[in-house]
Amino acid sequence: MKIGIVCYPTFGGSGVVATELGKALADRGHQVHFVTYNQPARLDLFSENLFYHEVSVSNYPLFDFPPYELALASRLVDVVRFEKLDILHVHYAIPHASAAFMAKQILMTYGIYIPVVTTLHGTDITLVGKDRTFKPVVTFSINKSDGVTAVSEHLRNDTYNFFEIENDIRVIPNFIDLKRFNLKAKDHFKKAIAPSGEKIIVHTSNFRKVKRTHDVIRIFAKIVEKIPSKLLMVGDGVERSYCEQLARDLNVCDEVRFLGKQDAIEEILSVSDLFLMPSESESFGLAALEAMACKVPVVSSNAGGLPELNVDGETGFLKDVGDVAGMAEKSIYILEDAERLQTFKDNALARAKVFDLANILPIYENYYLEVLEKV
Ligand code: GMT
Repeated sequence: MKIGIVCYPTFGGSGVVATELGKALADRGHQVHFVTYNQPARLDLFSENLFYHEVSVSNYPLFDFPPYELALASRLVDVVRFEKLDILHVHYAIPHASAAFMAKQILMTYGIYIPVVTTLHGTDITLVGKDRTFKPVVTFSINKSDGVTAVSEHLRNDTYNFFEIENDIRVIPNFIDLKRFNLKAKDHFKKAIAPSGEKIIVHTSNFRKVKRTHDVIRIFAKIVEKIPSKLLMVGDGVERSYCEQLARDLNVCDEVRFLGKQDAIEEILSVSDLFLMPSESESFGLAALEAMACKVPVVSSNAGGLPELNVDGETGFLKDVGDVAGMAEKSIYILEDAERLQTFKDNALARAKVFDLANILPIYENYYLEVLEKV
């Protein structure tokens, strides 16, 4: 197939899933065309089947808000026509699904019908979608897509609850490439961070409010009272400076390292003993899956789709959003006993294998074929 992929080219979960999916499809012999405003962060390799088409928006003084959606729609028309694409797969509803709809209408004037698959990732529904400003457009563009997928049952249900959806929504969970995400021998790195054999706790995110990164610091401050440990905070975003201040206020700043954005996440996860994800809302929790693939148990909130990934009492624990004491208690329970920690680590990897790319990729391929057959 010739597949067009539209996504945010950033480190965010939806962009990562879209890029990894495109790379895997290209590996399977499909021709994959990314249409975005920047080279996707993880599109870092050469393949004869991978193409990147930049969307550039002219910034005339007249435009207070450069019309990205129109530029994207025009670029999609161009790429579909000249590369003869079979299908468009857009990740994140706003504004990708509506831009794809516009492109589809324009392409019909050239006698071309391009089927559009929209994948919902979470914040497009739970945060942005609920903002009434966008509701009519999101509802319309989901209903006008030829196929719609959501990354968890929970997100599927939320979408049906918040919007008047007539289309079927297929749940296709996120996936992990176990060839990249696996336990790497990084003992020298571990020794440098935890020279006295302290336990290493990790959090990775974009430090947005929804991630409750301040809870990570508070949970850690309680853990470190009982268990000698270090905290690695990976990523960057609006909450970072507040977290740095909080680490100082709670007197744990010597034990906390803020590493900023990192490419080789799997190397950091490989030296870690526990992953913390206290999010307010999380449609799936890709970062937790990446940790589990590297044998790291997860203590998380029970928000959104997290219970579909993290199995309470087996791969980690789930607690109510904001239950800092509960999350700290469960973290200590996992870390205090070496044999117990090993069992949780083994269980985390076993669970991650369910989401192996090799299992999920054929589901997407079959879904494309199903959509193509319908039109
Ligand atoms: O979590 C974020 O802030 C990034 C966001 C995105 O839209 O890129 O992630 C969402 O999509 C990921 C991939 O499907 C999911 O794993 C995340 O759980 C989801 N984030 C939220 O629902 C808050």
